Amino acid sequence: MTDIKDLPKKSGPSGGWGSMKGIKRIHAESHADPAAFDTLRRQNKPGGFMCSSCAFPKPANYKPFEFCENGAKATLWEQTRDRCTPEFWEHHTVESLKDWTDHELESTGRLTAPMRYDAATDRYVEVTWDEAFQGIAATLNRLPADDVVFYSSGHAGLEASYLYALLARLHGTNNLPQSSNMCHETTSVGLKKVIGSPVGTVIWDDIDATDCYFFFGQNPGTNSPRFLHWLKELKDRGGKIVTFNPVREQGLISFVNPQSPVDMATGRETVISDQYHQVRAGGDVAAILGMCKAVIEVDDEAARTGGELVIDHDFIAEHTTGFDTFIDFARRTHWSDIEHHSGLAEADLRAAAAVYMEHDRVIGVYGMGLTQHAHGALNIAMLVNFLCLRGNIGKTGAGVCPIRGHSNVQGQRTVGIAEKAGLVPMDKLRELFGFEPPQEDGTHIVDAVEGLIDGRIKGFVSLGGNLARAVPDQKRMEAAWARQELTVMISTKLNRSHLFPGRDAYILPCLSRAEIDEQATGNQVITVEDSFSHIHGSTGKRTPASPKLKSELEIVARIGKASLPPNPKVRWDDWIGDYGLVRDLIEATYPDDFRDFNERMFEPGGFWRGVPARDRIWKTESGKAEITTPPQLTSLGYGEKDGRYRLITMRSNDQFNTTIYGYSDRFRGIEGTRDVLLMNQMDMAELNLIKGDKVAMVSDYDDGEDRRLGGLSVIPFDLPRGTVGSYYPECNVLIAISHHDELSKTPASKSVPVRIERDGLAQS
Ligand SMILES: Nc1nc2c(c(=O)[nH]1)N[C@H]1C(S)=C(S)[C@@H](COP(=O)(O)OP(=O)(O)OC[C@H]3O[C@@H](n4cnc5c(=O)[nH]c(N)nc54)[C@H](O)[C@@H]3O)O[C@H]1N2
Ligand SMILES: Nc1nc2c(c(=O)[nH]1)N[C@H]1C(S)=C(S)[C@@H](COP(=O)(O)OP(=O)(O)OC[C@H]3O[C@@H](n4cnc5c(=O)[nH]c(N)nc54)[C@H](O)[C@@H]3O)O[C@H]1N2
Ligand SMILES: [Mo]
Repeated sequence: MTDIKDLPKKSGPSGGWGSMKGIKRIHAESHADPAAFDTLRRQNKPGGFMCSSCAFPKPANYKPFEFCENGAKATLWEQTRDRCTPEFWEHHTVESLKDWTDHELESTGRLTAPMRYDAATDRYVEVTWDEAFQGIAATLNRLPADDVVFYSSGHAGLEASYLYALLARLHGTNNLPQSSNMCHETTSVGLKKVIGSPVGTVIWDDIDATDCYFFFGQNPGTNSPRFLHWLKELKDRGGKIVTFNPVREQGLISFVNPQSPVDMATGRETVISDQYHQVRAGGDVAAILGMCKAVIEVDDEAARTGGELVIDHDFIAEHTTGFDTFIDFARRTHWSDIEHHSGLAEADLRAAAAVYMEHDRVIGVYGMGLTQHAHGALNIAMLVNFLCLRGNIGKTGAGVCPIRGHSNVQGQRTVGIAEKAGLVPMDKLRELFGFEPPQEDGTHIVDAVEGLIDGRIKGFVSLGGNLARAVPDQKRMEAAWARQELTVMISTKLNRSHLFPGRDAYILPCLSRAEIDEQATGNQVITVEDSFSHIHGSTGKRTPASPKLKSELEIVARIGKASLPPNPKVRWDDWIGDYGLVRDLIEATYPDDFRDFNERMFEPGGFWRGVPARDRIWKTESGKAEITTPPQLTSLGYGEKDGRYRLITMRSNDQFNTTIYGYSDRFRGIEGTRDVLLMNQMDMAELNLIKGDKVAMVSDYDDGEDRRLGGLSVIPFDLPRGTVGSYYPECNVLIAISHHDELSKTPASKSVPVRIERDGLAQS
């Protein structure tokens, strides 16, 4: 049992022996067989399989072990020898499993057979695949098309995803929300608005050529550890890294390269961030504005004295709009306001701006720390302003670099998983498949949850994911989820969303990416797109966890075949037999992105589908990159108030989203528990709290709903005052579904307004 009094423990550098131990521990705890290590050796290499964990790009010049601690954990976790078989349900009712933790649910092992919920006994019971598909078809066809949602989490490959989107549209709906609606939707909408690209502009050439990174709210040590090798390479060649993050994340502080025997033996650490600015949660708008103001002041001074200008005025004139209004605003904004809203000192922001001005090739990296706010799109627009000042978009070594989440989250959007009808070439679909595609926009995840809560949505098909656990307003969501007519979960492992079955409910177990996918024409290849818009083929070589598993593509196609009238142009069986035919369809639908798809899919490093903004072609309304004058100095959707804290919902190093591998967040020194509230020591003193006190967080979002999470132990932590931290998904009970980014509806999971009370006793 962990003694809270010992937390946080001292944490070591990222990488190093700690990461090796982490991999070894998961290997033991997941009961993966020794051959699973062979699988790891083939991970992320041409001819091998592409890690099913994160979307960090896979290089052409790969390293002996092209995986990281968390990629290894994800693979080993999938390759467990434990099985959640039909017999499991002889010992457990669904109700009894609701007390299990997420970790316990997934630890039951890989799902092995298709199951259907039996309300009489409150258990799932095995059915044949035919029974499952017929049952799903019957219920699906009873429901109006727009009452059903086809959700996907970003795991499934491009082929299955393309068919999944087609399946929904053949049923007559664009209800195709995706996990990115909770994640980088802010990028898809916000970045698109300002530079005309829904994805980042950076590719490997830029990573190799850059001399400086600015990191905003992205945590590579935990969430994209392979990135650390390139950060180290930058440091080795004398480049600089500046970080903005309320939390001092170990991966952005120091790194020991586990691929280097010398570094491992000597423990030689590379310092990652040259400057680390602990901005307040939601304070990036002010922080970036402060840096821009400092740059503008230097430029103004140079203009006055005949010195060297630091702003790239040629770029600004040729490629941007809105510059004059913005610099005028920056000049007029007082440093005191910038300091207040960012929580950072003028001198520190000037120092950061100085690094920016000293380098010619700067990349702006960002993650959930910018996207998950009520004005997340404004954060992104501010970062684009900052980069534009010195022409840092569309030149080698520079650019904007959102780091995506799931391994194929970006690619699924590319091949048509989109609720916005305008993003999909419907005319092509009409021509290829001889049907009238729906033209109305479908539901975003926020609309879907609201629809579930008010009863409009009556059926959910989930291609991966654990939506009931991943979304805000989780308590209301669970109740609503179970009121549905139909729930179909295509999954690898048991999770909480399975415990709220609809009236007709199925769990359909699928192959994992490392497994052999044998079809009529042999073992099938699938493809994924990484964060740098490169497409890679992936081949599984392991024996499937159960002979009854089916591939995601086959499951999708068989649902289609069972539920839709025959159509000579819709050849489900042929597509199941040869995924290459589906790639041909993808190429026919998106010829510019997927030219010679089948021939190019194994190009080392993947083939690049191109991003116009990288060539300074701006597909925005104005035809230019748009410089935005911020209407406010924070990304918050609420004001400041006594007793109101901003909660950051965090990921530990021992989880992948709702999959909890264990209870060791070693980079933050939090071991043995996730029920913690991390808090600034002075904030604790103000509330008369000492380490280990039990508290509850109560939502301070003014919509009349009661939201509360108790049983948390307070731990003093190095955080800015007023910013507190606690783990996702546990905190999802505290987030209102209506509290989201204005433009893209991405839930504001990084600035949740909360009050803190002693558990059971309101704080005065
Ligand atoms: N091991 C592991 N890897 C993962 C995942 C996982 O759960 N586990 N999830 C995958 C997915 S789906 C995604 S989307 C990515 C997520 O990867 P990231 O984008 O790194 O997401 P988070 O860890 O949620 O938050 C990132 C950082 O934002 C900081 N932050 C919070 N609020 C603010 C703010 O207001 N301003 C600034 N500047 N920073 C802030 C937090 O302290 C944190 O360090 O990772 C992917 N990879
Ligand atoms: N408070 C708060 N909430 C958040 C976030 C946050 O930072 N804070 N982050 C948000 C983000 S960035 C995201 S992306 C979402 C994630 O939301 P989801 O994508 O819905 O959730 P995951 O936890 O990734 O899904 C895990 C489940 O996927 C299934 N699975 C795993 N691998 C496969 C596979 O290969 N195929 C199939 N078919 N199934 C598979 C397993 O059954 C597993 O239980 O959560 C969001 N929610
Ligand atoms: Mo994500």
